[in-house]
Amino acid sequence: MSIAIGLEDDAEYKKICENHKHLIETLPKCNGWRTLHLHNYNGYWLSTKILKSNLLIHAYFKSQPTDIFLASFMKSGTTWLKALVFSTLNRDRYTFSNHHLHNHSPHSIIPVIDAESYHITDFTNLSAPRLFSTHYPLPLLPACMSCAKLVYVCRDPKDVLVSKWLFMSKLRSKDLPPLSFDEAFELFCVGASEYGPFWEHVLSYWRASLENPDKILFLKYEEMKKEPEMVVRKLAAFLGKAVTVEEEEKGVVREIVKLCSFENLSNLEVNKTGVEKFGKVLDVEKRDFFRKGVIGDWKNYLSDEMKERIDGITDEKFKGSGLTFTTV
Ligand code: PAP
Repeated sequence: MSIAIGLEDDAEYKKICENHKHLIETLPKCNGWRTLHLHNYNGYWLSTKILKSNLLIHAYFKSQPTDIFLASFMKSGTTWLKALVFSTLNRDRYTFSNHHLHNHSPHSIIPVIDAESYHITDFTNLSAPRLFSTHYPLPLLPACMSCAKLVYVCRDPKDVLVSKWLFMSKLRSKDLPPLSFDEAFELFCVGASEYGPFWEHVLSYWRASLENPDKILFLKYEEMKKEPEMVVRKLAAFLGKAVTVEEEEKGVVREIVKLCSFENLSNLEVNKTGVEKFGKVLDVEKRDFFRKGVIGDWKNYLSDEMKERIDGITDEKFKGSGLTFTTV
């Protein structure tokens, strides 16, 4: 998929990394969910490796106008969106009875730029349109990416919080004491979690999607659950490959939805066993990307008081933006 460009011994690269190291040392810190610390960089909280990667993207990543980026706050539906976009774009290439997604996990077919090692990876040999994913908020993406198309998915912050806490607890360094749900809740509410604050992250893409709807498509996990076929049609049109009448008659949209459903993907052997490697940053058990895949699991974790507090923050932050969540 990518080729090595071997910058590890390059003097300029070493100097850039040294400068990044000094910069990171000066930034405010807070407790991390998976790692000891997060750093506040331009208003957003990132782990050391993810921040280093961001700084390297600005130095080395060259976007092409045909690129497509799938962006989200963590645990908002990235895995599902990857599968949907890949199968929608490549619907002429594979049959639904013998599909690429049957033996390739969604994360293995669309690299996440946040975790790549820019000294060893070059994406120039990928054929257009290149597909990438990212959890970085819009203000942390390099300007060269503004020519590309971008699909953003957001989700009710209460479900994001629960999904993220469970996921991060599994990945948390064994050298650290466990992070209780109460602690995670407090940190989340004040914005201190990887890629947070959640609300500013969502709003950065929401506002840009209003200004530039041809370039940024804004989706909600809850609407994907409720009307997946409508979302596939929207995606296809946005990506310049609108669903044809003939495809409608053949039931192509229904097939894409079925292929990418939680039930189907989570039961495929390729998504049940083994480890997903994210550059040099992280190894994750593939099955951990598929937990419940439902709306409203927060009810099993949040007290009434916690629910009120998060909904209050959401109302306050989104006031006047036109963005709403239908919360269950
Ligand atoms: P990431 O940020 O680590 O990439 P992401 O895929 O964005 O994770 O989110 C994972 C959530 O999406 C999980 O939610 P849960 O913890 O509340 O269950 C996961 O179960 C859910 N998910 C994964 N695949 C699908 C799918 N095909 N349909 C619906 N939900 C899905």
